[in-house]
Amino acid sequence: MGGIMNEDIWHGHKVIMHIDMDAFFAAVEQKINPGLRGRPVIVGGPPDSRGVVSTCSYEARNYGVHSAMPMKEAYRLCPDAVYLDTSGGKYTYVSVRILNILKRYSPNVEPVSIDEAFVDITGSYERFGGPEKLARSVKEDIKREQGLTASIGIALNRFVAKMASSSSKPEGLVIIPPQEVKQFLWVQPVNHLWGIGPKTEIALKNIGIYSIGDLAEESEGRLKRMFGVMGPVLKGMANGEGDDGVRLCTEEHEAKSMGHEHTFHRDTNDPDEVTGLLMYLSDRVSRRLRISGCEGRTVTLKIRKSDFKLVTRAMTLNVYFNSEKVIYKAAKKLLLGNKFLDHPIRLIGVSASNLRKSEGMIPEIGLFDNDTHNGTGKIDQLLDNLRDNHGEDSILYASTLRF
Ligand code: TTP
Ligand code: MG
Repeated sequence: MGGIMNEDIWHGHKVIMHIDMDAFFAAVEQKINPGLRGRPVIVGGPPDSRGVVSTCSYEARNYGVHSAMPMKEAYRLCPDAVYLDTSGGKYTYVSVRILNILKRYSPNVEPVSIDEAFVDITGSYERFGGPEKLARSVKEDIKREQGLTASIGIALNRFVAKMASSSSKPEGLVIIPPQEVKQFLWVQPVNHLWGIGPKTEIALKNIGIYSIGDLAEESEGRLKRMFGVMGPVLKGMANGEGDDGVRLCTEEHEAKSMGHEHTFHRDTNDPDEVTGLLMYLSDRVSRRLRISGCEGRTVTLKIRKSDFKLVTRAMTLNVYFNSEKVIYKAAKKLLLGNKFLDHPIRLIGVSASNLRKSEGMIPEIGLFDNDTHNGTGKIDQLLDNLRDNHGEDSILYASTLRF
């Protein structure tokens, strides 16, 4: 072996794969219910609800519907779509299975969001016959085992890989060899560069920078005067420079949180309604923690009042948790302790943060004054088993049935 023909174009570079599922929540719904395939599906709630679109199938995108659009506007654009509530547990369940597929190809997997991850395949692509074959094999596994499609980008660092995967959605596979990074980047509009928001875009356009290529050629001094330390960083990115270190699961857990939220159909401060929703959200968060093998130490309650004011309150416990009951109790303490029931509430969110990888059984006694509850772990285990085998909504707490 050897010789010029076999020279590895990636030599001296990392090989980073970015994977992002296509229309994730909607695709999961279409997979579970084949009657929805090929149809516009909008996930986020009923068409008359006051929430926003979480996501929609590509069929619905043809009508101009997109994530974060108010549901009412989505309905105006696409009244014939199928409208579904989000059902967090189902998506987390699939998400964890996709992460497990990725781990077959490299131990260095960095989950970024529920449907997105970076994988450092530098040390493993040869075993699979090269980056392209590896990526095709990942897509096939996901298709065969989960019935879903993903878009993949491969490049020498994280941000170029991410730009590559988003450049040909859905079902894309875009590989940018190190020698072609500049060609790939420079023809794109400057707002496509990762991290450039609308304000920076306007500032750049004001000085005649429209494409990433324009940015790459701009003088560093001028960019520094305009954007401070970010100026040279932007220029470096326009030339393809970026972070190529993926952060492994354990580091990820320390940084991130897992949460769920829900908008009421009408504002309420009815204690039963509000605590019922709290229980539902706590159940979802705890299930997600357990599926991902995590435990948290901080519970955060987010409340949007009827005047749209957003308030968050957090409580850090002295031990780690992953059970619904512990999260619910903390969330309820935050709710009552801050007198949130004095005024009507529009939206509630519950999240767990300060995360780490689970370390077996977690003691659940003594977290709260006057509280010694046993058996919670067993109930959670039972619920997990039922849901793993019969679906996420096969069993719910009675007080959560209305959500
Ligand atoms: P995305 O990957 O941004 O979107 P997507 O997978 O639905 O579509 P695609 O990647 O093909 O463009 O987000 C992943 C999931 O996160 C999405 O299916 C639903 C959820 N989500 C929200 O709930 N609200 C949002 O505003 C966004 C952007 C996503
Ligand atoms: Mg996606």
